[in-house]
Formats: sequence, C-alpha cells, structure tokens
Amino acid sequence: MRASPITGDIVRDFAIAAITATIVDVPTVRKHKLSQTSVTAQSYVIVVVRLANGVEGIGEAATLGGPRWAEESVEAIKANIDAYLAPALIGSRADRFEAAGIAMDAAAKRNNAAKGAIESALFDAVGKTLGVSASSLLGGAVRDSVPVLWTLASGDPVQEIEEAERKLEARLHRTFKVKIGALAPEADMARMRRLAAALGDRAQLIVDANQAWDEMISARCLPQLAEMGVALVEQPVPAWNLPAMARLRARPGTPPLLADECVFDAHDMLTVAAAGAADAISLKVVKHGGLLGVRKVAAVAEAAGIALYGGCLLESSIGAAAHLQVFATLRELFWGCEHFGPQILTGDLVTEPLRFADFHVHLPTGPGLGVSLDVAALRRYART
Ligand code: MUC
Ligand code: MG
Repeated sequence: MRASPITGDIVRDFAIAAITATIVDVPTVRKHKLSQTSVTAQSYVIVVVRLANGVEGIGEAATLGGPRWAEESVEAIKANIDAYLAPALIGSRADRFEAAGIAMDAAAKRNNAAKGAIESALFDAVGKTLGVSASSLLGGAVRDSVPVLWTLASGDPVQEIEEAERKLEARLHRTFKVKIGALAPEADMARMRRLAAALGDRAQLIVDANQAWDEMISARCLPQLAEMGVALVEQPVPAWNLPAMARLRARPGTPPLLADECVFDAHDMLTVAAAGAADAISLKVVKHGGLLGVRKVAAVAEAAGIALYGGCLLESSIGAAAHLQVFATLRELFWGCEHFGPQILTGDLVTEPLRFADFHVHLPTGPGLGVSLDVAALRRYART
C-alpha cells in the first residue's frame, strides 16, 4: 500500500491494477434443501481487486447448487471474470463505479453475480483507500442493524422445530423462512401445520417455493398458508408466470407475495409492478449486478409502493457485508433481511465475522465493506 510521504495518507490512485477470482467451497452445518436443489456446501467466487496504490478490495459471488437456482455457476463466474470482465476493467478507475458497470455490460451480457462480486470489491477498495464505509459512498446509512431471519430447509419438521427453538433461545432469529416445494403440496401443508402449531405464537413464518408450484396448486395452498398465519409467500410459481402471480394476489385469502426469481433488474421490477404481480421484492446482489443495481431495483419498487426484502443466496460474511452496506442505506426495509448465511457455514472467510445479536445482524463499522479477508481461510477452502 503506497502512502503519501507528506500526509501519510494512502495515495488516492484508484487505477485498477489486478483482479483475481478464486473458487471456494465451504461446508454447511446441515443439508439445505430447496425445491430444485440441495446443498451440503456453499460454493463462492471470491474476487480480490488490487489498486495501483496497493489497497485490495474483496467481493463475493454466491451460487446455490451450481447453475440450478439461477444460470450462473462458480465455474462460469470465474471463467467470465478471468476472460471478459477483469480485462475490461484493468487500468480504469475503481472509484468510477457506474463507468465500471458500463464497461462490464459491454464485455458481457447479464453475468450479474460475477459483476456484483467485482463491483462490491471496487466499493471495498475505494472505501478502504478513503477510510469510509461503502454505505457512505451510497448515500449514507439510515440504520446500523437489520432484523435477520433463519431458513428452515431440512424438510423434516421435527428437526426444523428443534433448530428454530435453538435460534429463538439464543435470540438470533424469530422469523423463519421455510423452504417448500420439494415435497408434494399436501406433505408440505402438513409440515407447515406442525411448524405453525409449534412456533406460530412466538415466531413469524414465511415460505419460499422457489417456483415449484403451478397456479392451481398455489390457489389451493395459499389460503391454507394464510390460515396458518404464514406472513409472506415467496415465488410460488415459475418466474415467467407474472399473470398467475397477479391473479393469485387478487384472490381473497392469499398472503402477500414476494417476487424473487422473476426480478433480476430494474426493467423486470417495472414489469412486475405494472402487472401487479408482487407485494414485495427480494433484493440480491447476485441478481442486480452489484450495490448500485440493488438501489436501482429498490427505487423502482419504492415508486410502485412495493415493499423491500433484503434477500440472499447464502453468502458468507463477505457477501453478507456487501448486502448490509447497501441495505443500510434504504429508507424502508419493511421485511428485514435473510443474511443468515455466515451462520449456516462451518467456517468463514473474514477475520472478524459479522455480529448477530438481538434478532438482528449488525452493520460492520470498518471502511469499505467493513470486513477483511482471512487469507488462510481462502487458501483452506480454495478449490484445487
Ligand atoms: C432464495 O430463493 O431465496 C435464500 C435463502 C435460502 O435458503 O435460499 C435462498 C434463495
Ligand atoms: Mg427465494
């Protein structure tokens, strides 16, 4: 890191000197099962951007079950960063975030998780150079912590009730998102009834079907979920079926619907809003291509009166910190967030893990993303 001989400050030379991408695999504490995939480890691409002044910034691209939650896999993310996105940015200024986005969009269509990891690392490197948080570069924080939920996804209600009780006892989580759609609908309804009976008076329950149901199943099951007190239903039908989302929302007895896989960018958000297809939107760096993209999607949603939900893809503390830096700047974040990722991993990739307490996850206070890479952990989990 080059310091000025006069002021001692880090030289504000924001030129991007190098970008590296490393695939890592971190085991999870238990199997995590969604409707269309199941994992026992989380794979990420960890990006390190080094500036000409020697400062290094970090970012993370998360995936969930390879290219099965969405189309990006860590293998493709690393390949496209190395071959297309990094070469498009070397030599340009890291503090010109929108210009970096223009250059990345010219180099590759979509690839939003890859772009999001790089942009996060730019915010981290510039923040660390200037000694300010990424949130202060994004309009400034309006909150220092965010309510954080936990996801129940073993598929076994006995284990899930035990897990939830432990989280409640430890005052870590009191909203639980249940992954449904892998079982037959009737089996999922029976599972939800057991969870609601055991937890309903002490915790809030929401569900995520990850596109598994069709409109007919949804019309049959959504009123049942409402009767159980389920507060929010995420992406019950396939991402393409916005008319079904709108028709389901219009049916009496439907809980509020949360859009996830049907909104990747601000244009999708406008289309969903115009179709009346959602009550809330799950914001994610992997979908929106970075912190600036999250704010753009949030702005369209706010204009349409659609509530904000801080989404995740089971990121480690690196990706979770990136999300918290931008979530902290949103005036409203009605549904809190789901950045429980660091808690489901058997290890982490930062020197100081995020703080989870009083049912909230707390915004790290350091410069940039507020976290620092644990280089030994990166080596430990790197895919050889
Ligand atoms: C999703 O679809 O929301 C978020 C939490 C979780 O368990 O899965 C992710 C992806
Ligand atoms: Mg989802």
